[in-house]
Amino acid sequence: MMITVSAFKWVPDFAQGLVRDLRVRWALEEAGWPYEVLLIESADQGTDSYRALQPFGQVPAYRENGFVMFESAAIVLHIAERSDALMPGDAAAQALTKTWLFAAINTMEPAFDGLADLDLFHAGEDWVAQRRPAAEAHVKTRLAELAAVLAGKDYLVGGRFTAADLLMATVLRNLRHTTLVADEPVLDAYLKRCQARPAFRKALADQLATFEQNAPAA
Ligand SMILES: N[C@@H](CCC(=O)N[C@@H](CS)C(=O)NCC(=O)O)C(=O)O
Repeated sequence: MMITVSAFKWVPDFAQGLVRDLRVRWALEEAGWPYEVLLIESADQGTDSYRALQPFGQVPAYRENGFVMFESAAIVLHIAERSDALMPGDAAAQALTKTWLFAAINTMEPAFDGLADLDLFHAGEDWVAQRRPAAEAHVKTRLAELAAVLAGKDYLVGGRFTAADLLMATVLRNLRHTTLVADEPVLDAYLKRCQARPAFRKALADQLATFEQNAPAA
């Protein structure tokens, strides 16, 4: 099987370790599937050849033998459906894994990204002072709700790591510029548990190594 994942050659520090090719790299490492990386830079994002892989010019795009996918969660789900490493065997646990996978990207991520957008892209702007308290309160509510689900559990589904944990952990990482996850001990332990996995560490190291190799001259 020949797999290629697109990734940026370099991004600024605040985004390093968060770029969404990390999710796909991590899933591939968990599955034990080798892959190649297609490195792109901003000039490539609008080209016809890249848009044929990713219509929005974003990363990641994924090529496997004869077909192409985009949307990191769809790609992770595709890998999980073909690997025991990311998906349990029984139907009920599979249904729950898919449910939590979507909860990560559809219920949690928009709240977290909303806050990260204020903090990282609009810091200091007048309107942010008005908007931020409600955005943070919303995030805290979601985190408390997730902590209640995870209390006494190592993982979201069936006591084992699944694709749902992979997505949830990468989504929680989007709050790394705050202490909001660390302030919830259950979530802090959960995220550390997920990030301690060798597959995560390898995926992260590979993404960061590319940025280091392609860092602009100071
Ligand atoms: N929903 C998409 C979002 C992809 C996305 O936002 N990619 C970012 C990097 S994490 C990107 O390429 N940003 C550059 C841009 O939007 O021009 C996914 O999960 O794959």
